[in-house]
Amino acid sequence: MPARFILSAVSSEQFPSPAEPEIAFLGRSNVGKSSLLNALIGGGGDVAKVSSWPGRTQAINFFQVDGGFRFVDLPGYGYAKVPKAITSNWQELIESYLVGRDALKLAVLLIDSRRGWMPKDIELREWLEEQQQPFIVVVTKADKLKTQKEKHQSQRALREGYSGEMLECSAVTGRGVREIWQTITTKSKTP
Ligand SMILES: Nc1nc2c(ncn2[C@@H]2O[C@H](COP(=O)(O)OP(=O)(O)OP(=O)(O)O)[C@@H](O)[C@H]2O)c(=O)[nH]1
Ligand SMILES: [Mg+2]
Repeated sequence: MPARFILSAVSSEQFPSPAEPEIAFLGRSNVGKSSLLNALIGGGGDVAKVSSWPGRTQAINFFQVDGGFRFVDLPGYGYAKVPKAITSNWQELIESYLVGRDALKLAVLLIDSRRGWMPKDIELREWLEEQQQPFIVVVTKADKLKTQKEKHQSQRALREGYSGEMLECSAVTGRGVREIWQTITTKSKTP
């Protein structure tokens, strides 16, 4: 699915005028949002910038995806080295998008398979539920779990945090990418 970068917004006035259903990628810094977005877009190139250090994506980036979608790459949360003032700006920015954006059809909440549910992830998930914002949960970096023991431990911890559906993926091996596309297509087309 080819895609092109639309724009990068640091305030809500800069959001592009809504034209197509939007899928937003949410999660901690470094969880793999931009990487998953690139994997879904495919084609081998990196349309979204992948961080070599956490906290890299500091604005909301909009992408036009063929097939009538827009992908929205949100800045990650939970990176302690970022000054408080910046964190609160991000929060405001993310909230202004999540609350006010009618075009937003589906939020994709990413959880790192090795970290499991962290307090901020749970907070965000509960908030999405409260807002009645449709979302799916995607567990990232599945390729990093090498042994059966690691896989089981990860699954058990994830289950303790959430009993709903969780899709596993790896941006490195491409695992799960097709299923995530199917889910996105189904869930974002329902009104
Ligand atoms: N092994 C492995 N590494 C991954 C995977 N996905 C992402 N990474 C690595 O994790 C780091 C962070 O990935 P990003 O996609 O930039 O993460 P992000 O959530 O967009 O981070 P921020 O923009 O800082 O919020 C990069 O070094 C990626 O190469 C994966 O599925 N497997
Ligand atoms: Mg990013």
